Amino acid sequence: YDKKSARELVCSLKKKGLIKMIQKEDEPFKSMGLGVQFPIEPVFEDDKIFESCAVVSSAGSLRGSELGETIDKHDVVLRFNHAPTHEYEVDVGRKTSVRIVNSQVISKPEFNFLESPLYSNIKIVAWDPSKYNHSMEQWYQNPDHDIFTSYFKHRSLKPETNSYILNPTSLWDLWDYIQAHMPLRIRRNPPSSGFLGLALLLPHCAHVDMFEFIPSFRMTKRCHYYDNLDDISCTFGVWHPLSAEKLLLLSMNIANETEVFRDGYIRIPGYQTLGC
Ligand code: NCC
Repeated sequence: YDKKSARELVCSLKKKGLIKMIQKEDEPFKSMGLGVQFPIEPVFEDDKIFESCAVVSSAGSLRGSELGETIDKHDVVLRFNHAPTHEYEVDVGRKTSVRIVNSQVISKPEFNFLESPLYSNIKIVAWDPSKYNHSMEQWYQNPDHDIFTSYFKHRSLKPETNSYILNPTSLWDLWDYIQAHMPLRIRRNPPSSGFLGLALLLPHCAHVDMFEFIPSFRMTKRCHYYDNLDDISCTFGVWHPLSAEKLLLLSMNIANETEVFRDGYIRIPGYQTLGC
């Protein structure tokens, strides 16, 4: 372990973590005739760079933040799971370009993945935890939650919505990266959707603003801005290495202390901006 500058940290993430989606030629999907179901277009065109991107965490501390307008000024807005905008526009904005959705949300009936308008007409990146060093076939046989049934249904019901499944190797590439830059040992569980969101955007954004990923002075025990559950582990992590992710991203931040702790966002320069 050696301490690195913000630039070195971002650029070494680039070396490790170009996020991959499952492609039509990937096994076991190809042999099963399922490969054709995956979208052909990449999530973002390779050479496309947006000026500004926002990652909106689902943190309880967004409630009352009035960050909605600031968030909506970004060219790309990424959100997580079933986090709503309706009725929370003042605090979280109304624009959504991409949603990262975990396999619980895809598979559990209460989230209504196939019907809910939250999962239409945007880009969807779905993911499910695999085991470290497992092949794609091993994972396909034994996913954490059944991501596949609803995903393929969604593809046929809503072909115009580009939904992708994250290649689970990318999860562990990111985990390796986090562990390599932490002085302490972290648990072998995949990074949170929040970290995936950043890694997805860094190749395509001049900078990425992450809202309430590092808790501002509004920090609260409330888990999510959209419900009233109190659970501080949502902010600090219990299964995901969330505190390690947060410390690492705070080391990459170029926003000043007022922006981070009063306004509630960190800013991370994209790969192209840094010339990595
Ligand atoms: O809660 P979740 O996360 O959907 O939040 C999305 C991302 O926002 C950041 N976050 C959230 C709350 C908070 N107080 N502070 C934060 O920083 C995190 O980066 C988080 O990743 C997930 O990552 O997919 C997760 O999903 C939930 C849950 O499955 C979905 O919300 C659907 O109900 C997980 N919770 C449980 O399994 C109980 C959570 O561990 C991870």
